[in-house]
Amino acid sequence: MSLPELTFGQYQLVYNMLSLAIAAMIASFAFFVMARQQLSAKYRPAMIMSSLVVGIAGYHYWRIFNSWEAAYVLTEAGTYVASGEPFNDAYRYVDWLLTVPLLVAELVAVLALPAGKRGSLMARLIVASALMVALGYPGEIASDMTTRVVWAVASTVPFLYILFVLWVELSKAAESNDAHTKVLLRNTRLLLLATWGFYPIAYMMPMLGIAGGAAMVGLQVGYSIADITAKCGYGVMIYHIARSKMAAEGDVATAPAAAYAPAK
Ligand SMILES: *C/C=C(C)/C=C/C=C(C)/C=C/C1=C(C)CCCC1(C)C
Repeated sequence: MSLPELTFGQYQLVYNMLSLAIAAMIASFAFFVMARQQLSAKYRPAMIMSSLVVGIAGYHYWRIFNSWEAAYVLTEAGTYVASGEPFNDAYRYVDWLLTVPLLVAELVAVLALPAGKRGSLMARLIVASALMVALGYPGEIASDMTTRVVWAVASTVPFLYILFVLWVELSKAAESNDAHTKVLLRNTRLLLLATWGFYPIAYMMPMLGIAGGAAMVGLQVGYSIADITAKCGYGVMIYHIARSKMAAEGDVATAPAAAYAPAK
């Protein structure tokens, strides 16, 4: 795919968004690593997965950022044109292939379902996530619209399946929890719909008649915002769900100082 010429502002917008995403991932990584200490053993795996997600994404954003810098050169007229080096967007899909299954596993982990149920639920969701990402990629790199649409439709099947299953599980979990946790679980349901729903919309931008530089910038900015919300924001939600469940379970190891108390 050839890179469209960009105005100074367009190039800088993507540059700054990628930089913001790196900062958000690093900060979230630090937060999740420290927050893990404040959770009881059964909720820790969820926080470990959150740390892995933002660690992996932070690394990929750094690679995308470098690739973006190398792919463009500033002209004397003040616009940016392709340098001849490719812009490697495959990093995103490699990232999703690893982080999306972890994100669904993270949610299943915090629900702390009975072991038998958890295993099969995780397996189904992980397979569906990998399928969704793998089927989306051929369309992402295609320049003709028909190919883009065909793969998008294929990818949407596992996408809807994941959303449906998570929606049902979160609703069930909401019913069996205390009032405070119930609100958090319901909000997580909405956060999932809103953030995950953003990816196919960003992907469709080139099909909606938005062309050239604008489509490219829209896609990069859209994916970056969606990633920050779906990985960092979502991880913080998971942390609050765990804390709320601990409080309801009468777990008193909730004060930060407890993390430094001698192990029992
Ligand atoms: C951290 C990254 C996340 C949560 C990525 C999520 C990605 C999606 C929900 C992507 C979905 C897509 C479709 C449903 C159809 C078009 C192709 C995709 C891959 C953009």
